[in-house]
Amino acid sequence: MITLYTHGTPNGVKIAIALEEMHMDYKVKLVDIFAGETLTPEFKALNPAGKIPVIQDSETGATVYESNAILLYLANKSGKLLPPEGTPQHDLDQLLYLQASLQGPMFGQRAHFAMFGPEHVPYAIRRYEEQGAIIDDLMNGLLAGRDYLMGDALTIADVSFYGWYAFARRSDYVSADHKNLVAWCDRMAARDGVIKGMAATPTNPLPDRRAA
Ligand SMILES: N[C@@H](CCC(=O)N[C@@H](CS)C(=O)NCC(=O)O)C(=O)O
Repeated sequence: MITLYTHGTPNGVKIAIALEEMHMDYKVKLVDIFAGETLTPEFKALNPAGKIPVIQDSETGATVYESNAILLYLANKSGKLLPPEGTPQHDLDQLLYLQASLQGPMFGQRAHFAMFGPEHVPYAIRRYEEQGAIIDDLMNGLLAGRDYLMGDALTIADVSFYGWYAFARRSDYVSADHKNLVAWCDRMAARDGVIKGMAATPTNPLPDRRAA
């Protein structure tokens, strides 16, 4: 049994979606990041960085943090949501690194400055909205002529990028001009595992976006 410590946030929803898509048994322990519950000594014993998501696997005794490390752990354990046999490992790794080092931080700062920051800083809002648009262009290109990032079937790369896109769409960030990206978002949102995973990790209403 997998215990998932999470909250209804972009990184938090990824793991519930993956567990649903992999048909794995799990239970959710909600950790309220806005109430500082990630910063307690008990939580930092699970993840010294004080961030959700984290999983514990009662079968192996493993505790794993960092959402993409968790996705890889679950995919390797279940044999599901991996690219087709024969795909070089680096094809998957590069997408997971791109998500963790580019999309996550840029979308995260965009949301922070445009919705959550205590000060209105137009330059920061503009900067991260521009960065977000560059990533949308990149995704639109990667998805040309394919249903999912690695071909015809869903992989953990899609799940990883979709966590942030689920929220970006709610804030109206994804332009209709990015047709491949919009179609992929719709395809993802309609999946049973995505619907169930999102429902397992309820989200707070998002504040309105500030003008750049
Ligand atoms: N690189 C990490 C990022 C995790 C992360 O930033 N989690 C956020 C929620 S999406 C969090 O726990 N924030 C609470 C805090 O910073 O106190 C991952 O992919 O798991």
